Parts: sequence; structure tokens; C-alpha cells
Amino acid sequence: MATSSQNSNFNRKKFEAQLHNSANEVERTLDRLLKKVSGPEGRLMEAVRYASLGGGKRIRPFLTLHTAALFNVDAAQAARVAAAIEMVHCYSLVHDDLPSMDDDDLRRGQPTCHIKFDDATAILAGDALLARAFEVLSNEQTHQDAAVRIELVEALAKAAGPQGMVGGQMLDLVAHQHNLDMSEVARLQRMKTGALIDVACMAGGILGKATEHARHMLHGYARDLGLAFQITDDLLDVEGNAETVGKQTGKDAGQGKATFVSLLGVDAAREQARLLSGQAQEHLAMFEKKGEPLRDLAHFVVERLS
Ligand code: GRG
Repeated sequence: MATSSQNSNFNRKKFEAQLHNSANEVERTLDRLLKKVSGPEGRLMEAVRYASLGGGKRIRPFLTLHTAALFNVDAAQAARVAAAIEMVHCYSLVHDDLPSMDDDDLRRGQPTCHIKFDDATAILAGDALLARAFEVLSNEQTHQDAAVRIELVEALAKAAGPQGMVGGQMLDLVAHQHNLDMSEVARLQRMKTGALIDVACMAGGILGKATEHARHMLHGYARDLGLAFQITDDLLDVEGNAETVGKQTGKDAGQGKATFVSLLGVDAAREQARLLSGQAQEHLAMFEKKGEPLRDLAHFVVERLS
């Protein structure tokens, strides 16, 4: 078992170019799928585009595009699915930033959607992104086989819903009333952030009609990657500054929230994130050289500064 995220083949420049390319690909697709409109609903689409086209690392699209590439999926179809999952991610950020949730003013280095527009428009923009994501997945252009489209819709609905992201958010909202222990924090995070990371990985396998064994390996990769990602997010909240991270930091400690860092301490949390990153990479052994971009991503998520 690997004990660190050290990937001797990791080439930062090459990886950042790949991340940049996949981000461009998904932004072009989002731009096409979320068209500007005139008339009274023009403001809504302006807010939708503001929330989804304004930066972000685009980690989830990278996962979908590169897991799809493992199974030689058509790139345009993979990009539509990546864009749909990114729409759900962007909706969650817009709603999470609202005054009734985390009440944040800064996201991706820019004013949050409700600050730029207003609360009601931000709520509707999130709703529109969520609905549009499922409209895109259920369209024939996403996959010719209706069974594949249904599987994608079901997987994303489960990941975004009460057993996944939204359920995790509810646990988070009431977390301050309970002293969560490590396994409870891990469960909350697996639901709140892990579920969408998992579906972003599985989407490639669904599109490519992957074998049960390959799907099992992708789940293992996603589970370890999601936790490594979240631990790093907790570390950035403690150690990062708003200018680099692009959002307000120090919030978890300010709210007295139990996090991986508050429970483990900074050094052990960092070690745990690196261990999970190493484990995530091991799940990709069966994909050999083709798994390299995904191994590089596992390395990147624990070394990132934003
Ligand atoms: C309100 C419906 C609803 C859900 C909220 C995921 C979530 C659930 C809220 C986001 C809050 C948050 C900051 C969670 C920590 C982990 C996380 C999802 C960080 C943001 O993801 P990145 O770093 O963001 O991939 P970018 O901007 O790069 O896309």
C-alpha cells in the first residue's frame, strides 16, 4: 500500500495543461448549453452563466472526461455529461453561498451569485442549473442508448439528492448541535462532496458500458480521492488565505465545526490526505498507462493551493 501521494511520474506542467484543456472543453459545452436569452428571463440566464462560466478548477469535468477516455467514449458525449455534472456542482455552490446557508460573499475570487444579482435570482439560477443538467442527460445527443441515459440520470439524481449531496448538506447544517466523531465526519463528507465526485468518475464507466470490475475500481478511486479532496479543503480553510483560495477561509473553526483537521490536527490530516491519494492511484492499476491523467489528478488534489 502506498504511504504518500508521491507519484514519481507526476509532471505538473503537463498535468496543468491537461486540466486546462478539459476545463476549456467543458466551458465551451456549458456555453452552448446555457444560452443567453432576451426578455424577462434574460436576467436568470445571466445569473446561470455567471455561476457556471466564471472559473473553478473543473475537477469533476476532468474526472468524467478522463474516465470516459478509459473506455473510448465519444468525446462530445462525455463533454455533455461532464457539463451536466458541473451544472449540479455550480448550483450547489450558489445555494451554499446564500445568506440562509453559509452566507459567503466570495466564490472563485468573484462576488457570489446572490451578491452580484440578488437572493431570489440566485435561488432560481441554482434551480435552473439543476433542472437543465437532467434535461441534458436525458437528451439523445448525450447517448444513443436510452438505457445508458436512464442510468446517468439515476446516478446523478442519487448523488445530488438526500442520500448524497443534499443529505450531506443537511447533516452539515445540524453538525454544530452534535459532537461529530471521525466516522460521522467521514460519512457527512462522503455524502456532501464525495457523492458528486463519485458520479463524475462513474459517468465515464456508464457511458462506456464498463465491466463490474472496472466500475468497482472506479468507485474505490472516487472514494479515496473524494476524502483526500475534502481533507485538503479543510487544510486550506485553516492554512490558506482568501486571495489564493478564492473564498473566505477560517470558516470551519469560526463555526466550531468538527472537520478532519480539527479531529486529527494539521500534520496527521495532511498525511492522511496523501495516504488516500496514494490509495486512490492504486485502484487504477488495471487501466495501466491510460489511467495516468487520473493518477495525476489524485496527486494534484492534495497538493493544490485553491
Ligand atoms: C446547498 C444544495 C446545496 C449543497 C451544498 C457541495 C456543497 C453542498 C456545498 C459546497 C460547500 C463547500 C465549500 C464544500 C467543500 C468542498 C467543495 C465542494 C469545495 C468546492 O469545490 P471545488 O474546490 O470548487 O472543486 P471549484 O470552484 O474549483 O469548482
